[in-house]
Amino acid sequence: MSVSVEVAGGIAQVVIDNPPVNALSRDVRAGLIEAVRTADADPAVRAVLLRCAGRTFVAGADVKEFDLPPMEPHLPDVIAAVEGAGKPWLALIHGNALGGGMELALGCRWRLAVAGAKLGFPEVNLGIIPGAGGTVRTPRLTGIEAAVELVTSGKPVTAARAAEIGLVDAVVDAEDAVAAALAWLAAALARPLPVALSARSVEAPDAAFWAAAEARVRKAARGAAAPGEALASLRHAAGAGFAEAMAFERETFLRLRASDEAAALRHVFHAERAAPRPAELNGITPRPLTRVGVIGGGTMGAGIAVAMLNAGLPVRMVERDAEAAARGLGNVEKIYRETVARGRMSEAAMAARLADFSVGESYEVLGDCDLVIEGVFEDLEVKRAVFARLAEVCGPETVLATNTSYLDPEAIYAGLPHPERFLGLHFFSPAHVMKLLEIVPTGATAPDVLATGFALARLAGKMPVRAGICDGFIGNRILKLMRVQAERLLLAGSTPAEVDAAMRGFGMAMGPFEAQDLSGLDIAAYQRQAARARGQESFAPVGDLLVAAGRLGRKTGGGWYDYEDGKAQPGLPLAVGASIEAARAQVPAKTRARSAEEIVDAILLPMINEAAQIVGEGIASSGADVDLVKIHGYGFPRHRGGPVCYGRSIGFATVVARLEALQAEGLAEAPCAELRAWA
Ligand code: T1G
Repeated sequence: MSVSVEVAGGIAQVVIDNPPVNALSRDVRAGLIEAVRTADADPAVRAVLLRCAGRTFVAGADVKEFDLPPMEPHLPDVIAAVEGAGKPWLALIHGNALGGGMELALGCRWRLAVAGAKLGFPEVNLGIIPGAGGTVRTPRLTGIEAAVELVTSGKPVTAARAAEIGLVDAVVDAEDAVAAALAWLAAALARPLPVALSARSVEAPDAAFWAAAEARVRKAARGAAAPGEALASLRHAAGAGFAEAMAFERETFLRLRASDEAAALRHVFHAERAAPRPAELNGITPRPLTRVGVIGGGTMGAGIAVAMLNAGLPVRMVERDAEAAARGLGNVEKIYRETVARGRMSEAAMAARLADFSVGESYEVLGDCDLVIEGVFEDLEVKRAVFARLAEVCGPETVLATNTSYLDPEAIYAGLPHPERFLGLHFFSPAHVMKLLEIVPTGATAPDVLATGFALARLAGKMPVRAGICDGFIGNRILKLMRVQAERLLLAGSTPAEVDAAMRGFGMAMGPFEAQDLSGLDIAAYQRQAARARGQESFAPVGDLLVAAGRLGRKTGGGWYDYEDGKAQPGLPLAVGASIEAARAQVPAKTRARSAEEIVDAILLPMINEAAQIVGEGIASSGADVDLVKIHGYGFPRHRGGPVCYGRSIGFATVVARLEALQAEGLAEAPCAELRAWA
């Protein structure tokens, strides 16, 4: 049984034991109803202590049941039974109380949080809203303001913060938490019983409060529906009686549960949990990771060093001379100083991290590193020279990794000894912040070396995705295509501002043109030049003209847009308009006005096609992996589930048909065989 009841000293301890996270499966819900009956029927019981076995309190409804029709007993009824029980319940929260777990705690008369616990409502992250009283009972406990922040943000709060806003009655030490809770309960029983939350009222704020909250929530949601729906439910709950508010919340919850957005976010939830542990590596022991070497102290090298230090791994950085070493140290210190200045780290913690860091010019110190990551300039010969040197100082047990965006890892390590210990680790800038890590084995990489890459990602809190070798791996290959499509649209009559607005409207963090202005047009131009030198086509007729005219983006005061005081100015800059005209003369295209929807189609459908091609070639193991790459490395909206998930939601057959229409207009390539197979 996943719920047990044990009575001692007048207190029934109801313990939920449903590993791994005590989710509210049907079995647990039924067990709780039974526990209410048992405690109520036992005259020896004065009160109930509800707690969980294992590492956490209830982390929510059972995600595994989400694709099934709701099953009795329903959670709102379970919580109503707890709240209406003859004996008062106290929830003791350790680990996480999330979603339905938090709602269950709200059905109790009191709540205690163990120090270190996290409490909150992550429902909006799954495209839904709380479905068992979260939007109704929370404001009746904390007041509306705190409830709005909790429920619409999806972000949990700490135990201390929960006590501050009244979400819990007190915080208890982790040591002997059960004894502390029993003592606390004994004292509480001597006081009048708090009124059940369902019987309390809530002060309704004025219209100005809701207008401000709506604006804030809409901005943060980037097009996702759930946060706004959560706010609407809270607003309704503030003005309505308990039963009516519960009915409104439940109706919204059930509607959203069946939405594309919820399906997409569930897809991401499962993909994120599967990615760090690929089945192909089952039973393979990674090599040890106790000390890491980093070659290069530029932006990439310093970011990687900080990511490793933050994962608890001491780092030895090597640069080519004393001056470069000093710069490398400066870059690492700068990242930490900024982290401290933002209040995200204490001076003491920074000092502790830096104590684990050394930098110098000698490769000899790398002899006892388990892993060395090269993060020098993107130049094949420079990188090859680094690995030739590493092969001399590191034994065959040391894993050697190249951080490259576009070069072929096979070529980087060709002819060097022990190729089985070599692989690509593609970090994204800034490497200490960005979650994505493309892990790129060569044909020779040993399974335990590949497993070490994944182990490193888990240690450093990265989202690892295995990528095969091709130009740009998974992420940059699709990015490149997206930029091609964006330029095709310019030739076909759209403006950069129209394209950016349409893509932001879809939910992208940034439009393709404003993103280029931020990163600098010269970076992509350099990649195009290198690609052309390799004999590959690289289409960017307008971008090439802008670069030739010195319009490199924000850093030169103008690129696709003009900037004043760091702000993009409205209107099409003359130089950009002229470049588009000049490019149209070279590449004739029929122009016409396009709606935002048509623009989104012209960019996204080819991306879906490319994703299918990438899976078909075995460059990505699955469509879900492509989705994770775009979400975690390229600002693709999470609530759309990634390009492949989005394609599935509109139907791959529809994608094929619309791509063929775009192809007829000269705006896209033909759908690939893999996409047709998916269709
Ligand atoms: N249901 C079922 N399994 C779950 C689960 C859940 N809610 N949460 C996690 N797991 C599994 C997960 O798949 C993995 O399994 C293992 O637990 C460890 O997870 C009515 C409707 C709790 C903070 O959104 O945020 O309540 O891969 O690797 O880093 O209003 O899991 O090992 O087989 O993430 O220690 C709201 C989601 C539901 C919580 C732990 N709840 N979970 O993190 O481990 S909606 C959530 C988390 C709801 C009500 C509504 C995290 C965690 P496996 P993990 P972790």
